[in-house]
Amino acid sequence: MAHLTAEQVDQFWREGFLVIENVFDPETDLDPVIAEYRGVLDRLAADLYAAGQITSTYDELPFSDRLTKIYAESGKVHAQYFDFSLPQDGITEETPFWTGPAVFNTLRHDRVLDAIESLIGPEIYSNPVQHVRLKPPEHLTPRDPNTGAVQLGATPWHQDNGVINEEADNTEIITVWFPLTDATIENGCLAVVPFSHEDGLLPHCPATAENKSGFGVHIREQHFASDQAVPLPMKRGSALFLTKRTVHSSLSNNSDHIRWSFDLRYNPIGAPTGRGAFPGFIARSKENPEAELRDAKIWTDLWVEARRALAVGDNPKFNRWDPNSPACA
Ligand SMILES: O=C(O)CCC(=O)C(=O)O
Ligand SMILES: [Fe+2]
Repeated sequence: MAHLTAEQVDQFWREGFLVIENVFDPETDLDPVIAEYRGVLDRLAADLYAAGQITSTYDELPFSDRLTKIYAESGKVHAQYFDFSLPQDGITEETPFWTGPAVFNTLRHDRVLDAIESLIGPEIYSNPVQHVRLKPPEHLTPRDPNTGAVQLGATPWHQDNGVINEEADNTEIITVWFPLTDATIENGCLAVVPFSHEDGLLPHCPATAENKSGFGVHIREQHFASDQAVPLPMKRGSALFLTKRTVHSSLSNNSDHIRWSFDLRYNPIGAPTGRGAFPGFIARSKENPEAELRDAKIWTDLWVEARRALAVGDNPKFNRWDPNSPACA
């Protein structure tokens, strides 16, 4: 069991974040995930090779070099192949995603759920706002042909509350971020602004072609104490817990290897998740343990069904922000 101490719970709510070491056993918890993703990369390589977009499947390269090479040669970051979520637009019945058993076990990991239970109680829903992030070295990452920006780089300043819909503004959503390989200042670890969660939901600016401060929904630096930001290098096995209002970002990957992380979210069962078009599941319930989802295949089926519905239906709205608001000037 890894329930948090009373001091850790206090620190989390006071500062807005908490790093816990040894949440995961690197060999028994994280290596199976890495092994599973080798198969995903094999599939991507085979597909791109068959489509004539790469000249070799690069089987002989280690994972990091192989992924980087395949992205660079094909001129595209294929993040969606690996992600255990769907994109926010352009979904078709063929949109790839990966919801394998090793990933599923990680979402249901006892020590993660114990820590979450210490923060929000024992009725725990796995929120579908969740990602794997495999960030190649920035100097080798393909760039957008129109803007020249790297296709996947530093994550701009934001609160996770800013990237979900209003209906979940009162849901107690906890983010869990952890690296699959050590996260360092050089390779693009997370940075957080302590105490920033106390100032409510800040104005975010959606991505536009003219964004100077990076791509994706972000907060302009005049709206928070950016000089108070602290980078959080983390060893593999550690996990970072964030409130949904803690301002955070990630640094650029200036190393020669990928930066690899998962970010998961949990909220009390029954509360709006903020992305109702995507499926979550009951990860832990003391009241009704039979309602817990324990089968990775069913989890995959939920995502396949959501993809089917989104492929034919209207695209849901995923954020509330206006690029022309004064806060984005
Ligand atoms: O890993 C990153 O670059 C960003 C992660 C993030 O924003 C999150 O986990 O909420
Ligand atoms: Fe975030």
